[in-house]
This record gives sequence, structure tokens and C-alpha cells, in this order.
Amino acid sequence: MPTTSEIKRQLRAQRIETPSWAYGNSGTRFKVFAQPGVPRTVEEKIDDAAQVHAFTGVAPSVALHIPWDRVDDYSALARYAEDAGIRLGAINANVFQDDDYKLGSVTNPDPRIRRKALDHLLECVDIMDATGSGDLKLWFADGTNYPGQDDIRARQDRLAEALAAVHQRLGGDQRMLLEYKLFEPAFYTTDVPDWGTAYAHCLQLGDRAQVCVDTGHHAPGTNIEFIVAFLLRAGKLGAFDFNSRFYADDDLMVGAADPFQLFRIMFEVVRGGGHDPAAGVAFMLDQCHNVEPKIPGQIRSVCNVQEATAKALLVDRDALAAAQSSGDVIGANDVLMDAFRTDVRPLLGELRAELGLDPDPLAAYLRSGYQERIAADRASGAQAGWGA
Ligand code: AOS
Ligand code: ZN
Ligand code: ZN
Repeated sequence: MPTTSEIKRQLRAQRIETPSWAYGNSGTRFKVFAQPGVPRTVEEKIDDAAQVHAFTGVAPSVALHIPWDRVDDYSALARYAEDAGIRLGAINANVFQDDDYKLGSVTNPDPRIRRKALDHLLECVDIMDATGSGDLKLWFADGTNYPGQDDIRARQDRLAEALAAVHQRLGGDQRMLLEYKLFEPAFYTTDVPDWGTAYAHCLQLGDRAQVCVDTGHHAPGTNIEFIVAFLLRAGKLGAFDFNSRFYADDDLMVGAADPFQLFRIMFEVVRGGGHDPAAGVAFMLDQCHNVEPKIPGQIRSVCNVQEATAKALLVDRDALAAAQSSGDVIGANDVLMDAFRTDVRPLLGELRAELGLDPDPLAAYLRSGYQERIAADRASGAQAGWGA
């Protein structure tokens, strides 16, 4: 059983990255409800992400999305983030929001459009060079809506070709994180629909290619912790896009729908050594706050990831191994459930106090006056939103 100070040491080392797009307005295809104080520029998104870090102490980076966060000078943006107390994290490419991509991006039957998509991915690596970001996150909306619409196998060939060109371009500590998603926007075939497809491509590509597990991207009932255990064992778990879902890719606050699942996932992360920063697993959030306030939504998610991690670290692994090897089915399950049922909020409160933070980050943020200030200061000008 790890000691409290060991658990705290590991929690202090954990890093959770927030996404720039979580701070802008978002919604569904039916309606986007604008909120007061939402950022108008990428710098303002960085300011808001810095608040999440200031109150939680474990969210020191923000992921960018290109072109939503396009600027002229990325090195200057990196300095801006540094001055705000955080750094720029993963670069998320976007090859899904251009009319040209109606029939796909890197898997499009038209070679001109494939070239355009690849050029964007390579441009994202140039941006990484300027920002110092280590991770390129790739999610493809590519797929088809009707049987016969395109050649499923040829699309895999085109995908492999584009991924290889990107892999080839990476240098230094850079890597690519390939994200999969069961469906949406394509409704018949998706070119990277599941972890197996992503894993197979990454395996073929080489060491700089790893899989990103977005927790909202599976069929209902999928055992995500199994996927996590498998990928970690294979050295191919690169990152998480954490969020929660009740139905499909709902992008709700982490741990809101199923805190037990989040615990089970984090237990497999801990079991496989993935919580050790040296393992290089990036814990990112991928959320769209449609009705809840943005910064509080991110703070809540960061705290929920931390809570699940603390519970996972609390599992008495020796007792678990003993129960497992003696075939004590109920005893083994009890060991896991004991940790899940433990209230770790006092432990996290202590940890934050030791870091000089308020034990309750959300309450402290709400008291800080920041929300009122941005609502007043950002009253004019166009707000950033999903897609802008
Ligand atoms: C899309 O469903 C994926 O979750 C992406 O990771 C992400 O939400 C999008 O690319 C925004 O960057
Ligand atoms: Zn995602
Ligand atoms: Zn998604």
C-alpha cells in the first residue's frame, strides 16, 4: 500500500492539459448559447487556461487548434503563454472544416485535396517547431455515408501514405497522436474508427506515432480500461482526450457521466506506469461547455481527473495481487472497490494547501472576481467559438 506522502508526490507530478476550444462558445447543431466574458482572441484563451492552472496547480499547458488559434508569430504566442504562467501544448490539426473536405481530407479520392490536407498537417509541424510543442494531434472526420460511396481499402492506403509523410517530417522530441472515433460526421464508414485501426497504423509508422484515446469515442458499453491496458503494454498509449458521455461524443465534463469508469481507466494507467511523467502519456481534456460556464467547467474536470487518479493510487496493489493469485474473486473486487469508495477530497485539499493553493479550486476561482472582470472587459468584440 503506497504511503500518503508517496501518493501526494505522484499527484503533484501529474499534468493535465486543457484545450483552447473549451474556453470559446460551443453548442450543438441546433444552437450555440453565447456566454459573457468568453475570449475573443487566442491570447484571451491562454489567459483563461492560466486561471485553471493558477487554481488547480496541475494544468500548466493549453492545447491549440489550427486554424482556430492561428496567429502570425507562434514564438511570440509561446512567450505570451509563458508570461501568463503556462505553456503551449499539443497542436490539433483541422482537416474537417473546409468545403474541399466534403468527401474526406487525407483519404479523399481527389489527389489535389489530399495534398492540401497533408500540407496543413505539415504546417502544423512547422507550428510545433515555433511553439516548442511536442505533440501533433490528428483526428480525421474522414469516412463515407453510403455503401459503395468510395473504396474502403483504397482509403486506408491513402491514410497510410499521408501519415507516413507526417511521421517522416517529425524531429527532436516530436510525436504524432492518432485519435480514433467510431462515427460522426461520417455515418457508414469512418477511416479511423477504433483503437485497433489507430494502433495498426501507429505500429507500422514507428516510434513517433502513438494512439490518443478520447473517452467519448467508443460504442456504448466498450471496455475502455481494457484498451488502455493493452496500449500501455504495447508502448502505444500516447494521450487521452478526457471528457464524458451519456450517448455519443457528448464532450461533457470529465467524470460527470461515469466516475467509476474514470477510476477504472486511471487504475489501468497507474497499473501500467502511465501516470509516471516519464511514460509520456499526455492527459488532455477535450470538452465543449455548451451550457455550463467555461473556466469552472475546466476546473471541475481537472479536479475530477485528480480525484480518480488519487483513488487509483490508493489501491492496495499487494493485497490485490494476493487475492488475484489465490483466485479470490470477491476479495480482489473488494480491494478495488475499497479504493473507489474512499473519499479522497480531504487528501487533495491537503495537497493543494501544501502547494499554497486553496483546497477548493472552484470556490476560490468563483470568489476571485476573474469571471466578473472578463465579463466586463470583454463586452465588445466577436467572441471565439467552435470553428472560429
Ligand atoms: C473530435 O470529435 C475529436 O474529439 C477531436 O479531438 C477534437 O474534439 C476536435 O478536433 C477539436 O480539436
Ligand atoms: Zn478528441
Ligand atoms: Zn470528439
